[in-house]
Amino acid sequence: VDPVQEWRDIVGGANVLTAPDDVAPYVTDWTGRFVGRHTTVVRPGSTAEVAEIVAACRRSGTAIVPQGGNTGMVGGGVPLHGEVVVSLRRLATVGEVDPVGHQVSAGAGATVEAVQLAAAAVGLRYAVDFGGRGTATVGGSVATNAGGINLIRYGGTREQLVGIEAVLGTGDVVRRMTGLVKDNTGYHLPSLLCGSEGTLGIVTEARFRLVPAVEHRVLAVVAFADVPAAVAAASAWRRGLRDLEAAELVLHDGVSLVAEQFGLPLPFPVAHPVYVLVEAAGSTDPTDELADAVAAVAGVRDVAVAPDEARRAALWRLREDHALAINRVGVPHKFDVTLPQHLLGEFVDRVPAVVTAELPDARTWIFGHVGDGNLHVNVTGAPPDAPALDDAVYGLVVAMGGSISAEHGIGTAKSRFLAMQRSPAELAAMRAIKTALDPDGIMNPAAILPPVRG
Ligand code: FAD
Ligand code: 2HG
Ligand code: ZN
Repeated sequence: VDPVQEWRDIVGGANVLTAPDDVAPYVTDWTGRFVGRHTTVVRPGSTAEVAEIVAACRRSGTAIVPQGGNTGMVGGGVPLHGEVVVSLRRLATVGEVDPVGHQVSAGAGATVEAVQLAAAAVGLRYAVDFGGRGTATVGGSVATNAGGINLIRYGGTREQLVGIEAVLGTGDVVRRMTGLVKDNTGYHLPSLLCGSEGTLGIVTEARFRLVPAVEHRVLAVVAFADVPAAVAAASAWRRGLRDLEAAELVLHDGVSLVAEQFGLPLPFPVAHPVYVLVEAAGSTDPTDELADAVAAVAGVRDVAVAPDEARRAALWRLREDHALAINRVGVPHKFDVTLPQHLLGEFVDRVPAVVTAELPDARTWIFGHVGDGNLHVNVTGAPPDAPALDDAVYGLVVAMGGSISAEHGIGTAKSRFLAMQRSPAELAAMRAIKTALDPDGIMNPAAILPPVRG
């Protein structure tokens, strides 16, 4: 049987895309760095259809790349080797919010923003938030265990996940959507599938806990002379600022790039080297609490407080639109890394020289979730494949005791480096899990685990 015809029989001809123009948006990633091969895109409309597609792919030995919003940053969601793309976007239903249990279920193709809006409509909140919210999906954010700007307070996607439905690489459907918060009944499949980047199965639905919405929110941009002062301040706020929601670091060159690209005002009349966006939110106005916390730290050069919602949104754009602004400079080479808190300053000092030692004309942009020790190093002016650059930057990260992936995952971009980070015993355990849940190796085979040699 022709596999494409089989897929058409399952999802209907209109949901199997083969024309180059129709397929193109599914083939190249958000940054333009990862360009896959022309392929077929299958758009199932139900869990049963997903299961039939996986079963058909098992029979024909066809590799699958699951895809949601295609906002991932590590080349894990595009068909680099001509895999069939299974797009989950049609599974976009957001269920009714449970107002007693404070939970909601959503289909894999619903956007993160749709979940946030459903929660907000009943006075609750979905705690995961990041710049890609309007396009990134429930399935993709679960598959990558997306972090974002409020992880410091509420944890990442895994911490919100209280249930999952997925089609494993075997074709079997696992469903545990009761939303029981305490449920120690053996292996916790939601946690395992979260962060598995489509290598074990396809997430079709997820159930999330919701947190209380906060009525009062205040943002300050605090200027510092250097990164160590900013790190020390963020550390003090983590300890002492009860309503801390976010602590995000940006540098002056990045802020002025975003301001210039999008016509936004700069936070201060004069430039400072480093800024931290610190936001507090609570059921009572946290302005005084935030002002006291800012006054209590050393090295503050200036402070701008958003007086209203419009200014707050404009200040946030200076941070959130970094990725968009950098894309306009050129195709970025992204490093999403974590360092021990006390080494963040040294890392920011050292990394630009490590980059230019490999590529003298390249430019380095650094920003990130400083409260979590997570920095985003973006390099423009590098070719899409720059193995010596990767070696140099990841070498520095590992030498300094950091992690080569904080929140974006391993994808295909970092699989070569996984063994620098995880022990042979850990890799063997991961492989055993992969083989058990995806015996034919059809689920996103190029992502996460490096190919076995020999
Ligand atoms: P895709 O890009 O489509 O896929 C990502 C991975 O998940 C791929 O490996 C894919 O195969 C797999 N996958 C997708 N759907 C499924 C499914 N249903 N079942 C199984 N596997 C699946 N990330 C953060 O962690 N923190 C941030 O602050 C953050 N900010 C961002 C800001 C912007 C502007 C953008 C564009 C992205 C940002 N991201 C951030 C990246 C983040 O990883 C993704 O936005 C999101 O988690 C991926 O969702 P997606 O639906 O686009 O997934
Ligand atoms: C962010 O925090 C995202 O803005 C994107 O995780 C990071 O573009 C990046 O490197
Ligand atoms: Zn981030």
